[in-house]
Amino acid sequence: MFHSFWEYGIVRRAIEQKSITAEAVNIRDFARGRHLITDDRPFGGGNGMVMKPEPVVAAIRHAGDVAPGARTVYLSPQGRRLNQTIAAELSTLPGLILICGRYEGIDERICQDYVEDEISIGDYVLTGGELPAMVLMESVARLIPGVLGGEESAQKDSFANNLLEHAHYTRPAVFEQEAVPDVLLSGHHAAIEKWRLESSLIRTALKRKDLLLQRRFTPDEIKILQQWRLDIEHILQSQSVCGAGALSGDQ
Ligand code: 4FV
Repeated sequence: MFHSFWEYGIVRRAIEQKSITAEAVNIRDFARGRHLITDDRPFGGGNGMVMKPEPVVAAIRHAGDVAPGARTVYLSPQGRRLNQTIAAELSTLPGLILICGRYEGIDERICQDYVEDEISIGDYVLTGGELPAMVLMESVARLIPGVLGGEESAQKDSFANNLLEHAHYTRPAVFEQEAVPDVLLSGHHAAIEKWRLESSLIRTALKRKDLLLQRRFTPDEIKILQQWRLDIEHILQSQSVCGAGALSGDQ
């Protein structure tokens, strides 16, 4: 899985330009016995299997030799939820050892003594930690300086400044009678930036109000929000004047 993932996209570019190195370590290579056992039945009974501590710890130690100073991260639904802030934090580290669990998970003694961070990509259960590891790798790699070309600055991504990204348009200027907003064709950069900020704010207000509630607004953003408030108050006042859907006193 990982080798295919590393042949495409931004992670391939990061590897090719030596911004990162990546290696898959197979836990089964550190298992003992004829059948190279990596999992066993849970103590206390119950369904499913648990990954044995010895092979996983031996693999972590090997990875630590290859990536000195790397942070050992266990991908699990119980971890802190991966977001852009955490990806940015991880992108500043010297390296990451990403433990991909299978079955019911890994023996708790691994978590207690070897895992330094536990990260979830979402509240759902997958079969293995490999896909979460790839999601984490991609979100981190693109934040490493030099990995994205100038055109694709990560700074303007959604969540980069805790706002959703503005709407995007490209040619044709009219598609099925739908025209691109005139301001985007105007070449007036200040107006375009204002339109884009307003687009980000309105989308975040409609789709992710929680992000706005935890945000310290810039003066420009405050101006936009205050204009919205005036516009909405004007609309509400016009209701009482024209009588249509007249507002009762307590609305
Ligand atoms: C998961 C997640 C996840 C749970 C059992 C692997 C699986 C199996 N990892 N975010 N959601 N992991 O579902 O990170 O061990």
